[in-house]
Amino acid sequence: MKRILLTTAAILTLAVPLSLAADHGGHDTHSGHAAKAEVAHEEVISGVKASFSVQTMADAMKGMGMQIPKGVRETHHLSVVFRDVRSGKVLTEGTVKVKILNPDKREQTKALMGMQGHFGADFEMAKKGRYGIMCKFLVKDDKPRQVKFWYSSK
Ligand SMILES: [Cu+2]
Repeated sequence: MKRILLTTAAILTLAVPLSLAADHGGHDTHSGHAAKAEVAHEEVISGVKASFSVQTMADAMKGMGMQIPKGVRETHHLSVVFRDVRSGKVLTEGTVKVKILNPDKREQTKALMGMQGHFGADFEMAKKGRYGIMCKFLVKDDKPRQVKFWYSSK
């Protein structure tokens, strides 16, 4: 299982530069699959703007001309872009953790990987309903920040 996850992550990471190249010269830091997804939640926390998007893995992979490898339980790709409000710069280094509370009260906790301007990870969100998403991140100074929001999967 662990190996499959790593492979998926590696495929996504490797594939992003291809979609960057297909974009407008790659000047837009919102490029890649994160750009095509709708923003699910956006919030400014002590000078850092966090923009979250959730897309199905099928959509995330389709944008790159790929299919989901067999045996993958994860259904959705969660990505978040952090931006320093004052400078407008995208923050790409740091530690990001997400905990998701599924409608059936199950929890999933993962560290998000840095991928071409955003942090991302795959989660199992197969059921329709409300998902509680909690994100803790350390991307600027030494101050841990936190965001919580509800995401409705239809
Ligand atoms: Cu991603």
